[in-house]
Amino acid sequence: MHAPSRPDYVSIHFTGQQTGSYNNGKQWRRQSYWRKWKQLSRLQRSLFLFMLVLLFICGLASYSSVTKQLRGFTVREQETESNILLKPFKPHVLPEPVRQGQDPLPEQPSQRKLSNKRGPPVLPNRLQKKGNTSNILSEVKAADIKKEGDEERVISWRGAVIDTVQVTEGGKYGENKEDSPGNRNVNQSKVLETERMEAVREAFRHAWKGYKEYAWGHDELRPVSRSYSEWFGLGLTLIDALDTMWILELKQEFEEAREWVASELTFNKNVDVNLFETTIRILGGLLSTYHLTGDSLFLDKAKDIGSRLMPAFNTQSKIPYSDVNIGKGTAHPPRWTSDSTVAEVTSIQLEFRELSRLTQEPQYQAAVAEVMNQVHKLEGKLDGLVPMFINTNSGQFTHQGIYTLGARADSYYEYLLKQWIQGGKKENQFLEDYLQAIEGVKKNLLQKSSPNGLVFVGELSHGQFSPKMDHLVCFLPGTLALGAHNGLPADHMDLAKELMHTCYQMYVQMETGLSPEIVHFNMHQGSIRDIDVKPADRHNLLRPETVESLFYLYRFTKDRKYQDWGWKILQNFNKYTKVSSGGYTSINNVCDPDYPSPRDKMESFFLGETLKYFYLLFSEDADLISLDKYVFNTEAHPLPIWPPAEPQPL
Ligand code: DMJ
Repeated sequence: MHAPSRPDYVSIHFTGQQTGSYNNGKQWRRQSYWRKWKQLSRLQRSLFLFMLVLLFICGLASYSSVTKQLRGFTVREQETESNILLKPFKPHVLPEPVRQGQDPLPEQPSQRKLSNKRGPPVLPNRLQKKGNTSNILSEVKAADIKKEGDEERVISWRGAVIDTVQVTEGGKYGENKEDSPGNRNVNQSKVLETERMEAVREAFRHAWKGYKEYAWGHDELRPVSRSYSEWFGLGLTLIDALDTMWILELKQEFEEAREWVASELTFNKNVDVNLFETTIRILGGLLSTYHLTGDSLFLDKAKDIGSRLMPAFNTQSKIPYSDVNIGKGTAHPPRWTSDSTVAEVTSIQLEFRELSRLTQEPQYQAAVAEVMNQVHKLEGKLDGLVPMFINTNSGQFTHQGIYTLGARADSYYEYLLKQWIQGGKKENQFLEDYLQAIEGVKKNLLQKSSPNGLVFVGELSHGQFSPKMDHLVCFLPGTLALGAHNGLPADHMDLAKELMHTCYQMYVQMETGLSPEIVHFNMHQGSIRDIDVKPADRHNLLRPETVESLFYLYRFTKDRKYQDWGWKILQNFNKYTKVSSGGYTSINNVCDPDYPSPRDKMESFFLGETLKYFYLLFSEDADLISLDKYVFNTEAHPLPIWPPAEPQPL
């Protein structure tokens, strides 16, 4: 046997210490310096120490001025000086940093009264009583309400008169006046429209390039490390992006993806998936692609995943569990609780209702309708506002006392309105709950910031108002505008415009021109800036909500400022989140244009929602997914509004 060339052990020798003999070891040198130091006089020692301190201070001062010059340091950045040392080398995949000049605050939205010319006489409307909101919405206009006796009118929540007749998009609230600052002539408009829509297609192609090369068939692209991450292992990005490719007319990309769905996608997998996320992204994506293309492949896949999600509803209370194993047909709540999130259990209805309509199998619609009926009747709401959690055993709200339009509650409100629209505006319970909730928002959550009076939606925690607003809340301007377009009180449109302005400010007031995940508004007189951002909230996940609302606001008002705002946002996504080898990345810090700090993840909703809404925002074609024919689910997948004559499955 040969002796191993490399020993499998390390021998340790202790030397010097025991013998006391001279060697050049650290220990001996330390003893000799100490002896010399002790031989110095007190004055000599003090002088020496003084020189050392002086040298240290000079060194510090010159280091910080050099780094300031190199990095264009600002006072803001000095707060995080310690972080600089921890920052890794700026990756070449992100664009060269360019400090963005902060845009001046745009003018407050026009306080011009809407013309009532097109509208019928204004009738008394209890919904429009100001109550606590009078100081916030003092400028809110009277509603356009149809004449009494008009057949299209419905009497709804607490006697509010709702005009259900749709006005052509861009008609009722049209503001594309000749003197509007955002106005331009027909030729300029056409050129801009083409240029901007092409820029979105380009952005999509770039995102797709990264996904195709490094994450094909996987859930999400990790663009910086050129790899992927798996959530459910179902090709989430690919499915979420299908209808976007169709709408953007990216035929080749669509065909490649279709081929993958046909040959690779299987739901017969032993994986736990989240009921809500799978419903809105996968079921919703497949259903909308089926409607746009007429290709039965997508309907078959939708039926497959829809039926595999049904075990989630097998609970004592009929309030579904959050997680389902789509291979085993079992469901369960998260490990740490038996609660589900209110927004999750109440934002799966558009998809399951549509699945029932298409298959003529009532069980899907019945399951989600039961959830809505229960939530409708539950105790624990505040003026129509719901808590964030609901228990799957008892069917009651839990962790009560916190009311928000942000995470865990947001799309409950969105789906109240959208179910009403989807079903042909007949199911008045949804409308009533929606109208009551919007009044609840005005009464309890609406405030204005200081110094510029931005109207925002805060949160209420056990009676205490908090001026915190998630970026997620920026879905609300779009939803309010959609309601107004469908005949709900005109003051909803006024509020939509105010909130739209605020959401845009959440972008332009940041150094990168991109919104953080959460902001806090200042309400004290004498505040210097309206918006504060906590260090933990500075990330941007490429979320769609503001772009989504800009799309609705533009469709209904034709005010081009909304397109211009969207254009700026798209440019900033390109500047700070585009990864040169393909894809876009979430970032950690919207306040640092020099180093936004990539998070190395492209969320599927960037392709499913954000880019789709950009494209629709820049298009002048109101028939491109007409809002009178389609209702978007909360993941931006358009589903048809049910034809009036068609019998409903239940
Ligand atoms: C999406 O999955 C949906 O829009 C959902 O309603 C909220 N969160 C993301 C986008 O931010």
